[in-house]
Amino acid sequence: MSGTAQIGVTGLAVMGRNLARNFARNGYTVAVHNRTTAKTDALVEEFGDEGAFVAARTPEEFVAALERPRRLVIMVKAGEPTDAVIQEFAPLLDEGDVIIDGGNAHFEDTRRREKELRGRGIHFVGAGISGGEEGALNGPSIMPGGSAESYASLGPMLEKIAAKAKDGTPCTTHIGPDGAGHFVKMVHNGIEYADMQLIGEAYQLLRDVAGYSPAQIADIFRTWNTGRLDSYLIEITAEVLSHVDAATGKPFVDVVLDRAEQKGTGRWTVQIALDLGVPVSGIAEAVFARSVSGHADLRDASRHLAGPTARKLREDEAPAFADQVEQALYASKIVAYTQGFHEITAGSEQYDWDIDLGKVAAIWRGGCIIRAAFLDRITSAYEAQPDMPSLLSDKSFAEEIAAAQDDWRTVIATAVAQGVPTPAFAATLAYYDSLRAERLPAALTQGQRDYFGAHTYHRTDREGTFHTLWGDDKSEVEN
Ligand code: NBP
Repeated sequence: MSGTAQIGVTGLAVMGRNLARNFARNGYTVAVHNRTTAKTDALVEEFGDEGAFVAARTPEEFVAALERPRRLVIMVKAGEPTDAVIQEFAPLLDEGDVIIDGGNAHFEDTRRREKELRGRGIHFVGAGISGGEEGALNGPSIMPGGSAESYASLGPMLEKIAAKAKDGTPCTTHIGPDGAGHFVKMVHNGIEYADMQLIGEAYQLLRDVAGYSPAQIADIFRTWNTGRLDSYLIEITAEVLSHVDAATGKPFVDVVLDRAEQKGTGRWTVQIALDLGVPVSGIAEAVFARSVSGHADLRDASRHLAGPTARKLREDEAPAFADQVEQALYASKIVAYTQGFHEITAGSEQYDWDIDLGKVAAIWRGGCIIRAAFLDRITSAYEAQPDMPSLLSDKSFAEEIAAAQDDWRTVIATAVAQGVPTPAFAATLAYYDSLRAERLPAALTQGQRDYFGAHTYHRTDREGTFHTLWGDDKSEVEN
């Protein structure tokens, strides 16, 4: 017998509960289920008037409540809980049913689960969902992977509940087969790390070098948010910086411990980039910066390590420096996104996903944490040249960086002189300069490798593989 619910959500913590409400508010009948039934009851009691919910107390009741083919969203803790829930529900499903994992799964887990369930005739959609609690309720950015067939059945529903970009386009699209959606969500989070770190470095420079207070910096960020840096993260940064702690009357940022947490996805972005051979130095520095912040033992060195004695800026020099920091932030941001998109390109090639980068940029324009006006530009750039090797190949971005680069360099040089750590600013500039360089010291590296390990090298002037007999007369042999 078939039920009446068009979709079901199991796992009703903050994300699942809000996602279920979002489906219901959009007119869908939603079956809801949670391991601990109290959460199911609470949802229906508190929000039952928002739409049509069918509360299920057991997996059997839940499955029976769904119309066929069944669409069942899992919103539980990533990792083993997701496997446990799949194993619990899969035997109750039929061929053609669709399981959607909306958690933050590792894309390799998604590939494994998709393959296993495909063998049982069940579609498995690994859907990255960004936007946090608020996005889940009012419209997240959704990055679904899986079969085209499953997207045909699920896509219209996702498009309805997803955020809408300013031009009205839903912030979801079929990303590609199996793990493609979770891979793109992973890189989204890696870029988010870089974005946040760059904003943090800009804040620290405005505070320590320009001498502005958190409230003044909040105003600077508000101004930036009316220009090309217009984004959710800049907007909330201004809010956080202007917040005053009620208990002490001090700026909130001054009473919060400066140790940042990290979940898996930022770290995964870097680990996978290493596996794929993609330089994501800006993202990596952002992950490392959080890691450094958490090492209270190492940071004890602040008591005895000497700093520079460079002159601080005068008050009348601060506004011009703030303008330069805006240029640096924008240039570094372009590079961080360039690196993230490169990783998606590499993943797409490695796993044969055929990901449309323009569409990825388009669905990040609303709902997600990195939503920004700037993503419109990336969308247009990839639409115009889908096979661009790098975002920096786009003429308009290259021109903007060219215009920003003197200030970018000045800001980083000032940070170095003043002893303010700016790892992500510096790494992104170094990446830019590496791409620009006519010759890199990699030729010397090749010589060293050939010297100590006979690793051979290629020449600039002839085809072939060569080795120098370093110990003897240093004659060259062709291998
Ligand atoms: P949590 O990640 O805190 O997970 C709690 C849910 O998992 C509860 O419903 C819990 O059931 C259920 N669960 C666990 Br734990 N083990 C289970 C098991 N063995 N069998 C059945 N259910 C089990 O919830 P969340 O913060 O809402 O996040 C859900 C997913 O969405 C996660 O994968 C998360 O990474 C992802 N995500 C979260 C955010 C965010 O901003 N929070 C954003 C984007 C994505 P119980 O009530 O019975 O304990």
